[in-house]
Amino acid sequence: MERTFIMVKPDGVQRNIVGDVVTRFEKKGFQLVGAKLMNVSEDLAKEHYKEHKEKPFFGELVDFITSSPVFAMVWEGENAVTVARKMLGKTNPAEAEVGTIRGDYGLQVAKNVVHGSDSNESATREISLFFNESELVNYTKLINDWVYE
Ligand code: DAT
Ligand code: MG
Repeated sequence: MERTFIMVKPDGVQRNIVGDVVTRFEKKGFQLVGAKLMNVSEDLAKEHYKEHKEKPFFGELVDFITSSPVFAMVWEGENAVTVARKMLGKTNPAEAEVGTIRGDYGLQVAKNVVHGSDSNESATREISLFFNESELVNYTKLINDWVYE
């Protein structure tokens, strides 16, 4: 089983999209491992987005993600990273397919509602940036017998 880091960004929290994002991941069959509403510090924002350090939009990105609370989550399941990225849709909501989270809820790239890890390495890094081990919960859901062979 894989784990991925999913975050409803400030625009999604302010626009009351948290519940829908959680519902989509639950209904898909993924299992919630951890979740919290939190403010992102400037240090955390810069570390999380460090791959974009040289991009012209880096400052705007850090300002945005620190501007208002985010809802951070860890979801577990088969191929969680790849499947979650499909559920999010393309980075630019204007290009994202209808039916994806970004395709259904966004119009501009800078306000694209959600973040999702882009690889297993990113997932491991991002989960440990945002969560302590004690905040990640291991438990069995009997419903998984109806999700997996
Ligand atoms: P993703 O979030 O799909 O992994 P990314 O890692 O390329 O996309 O970029 C991180 C975030 O930066 C993205 O969710 C929104 C913002 N962003 C990307 N390209 C941008 C651009 N051209 N102008 C403004 N913000 C941008
Ligand atoms: Mg990315």
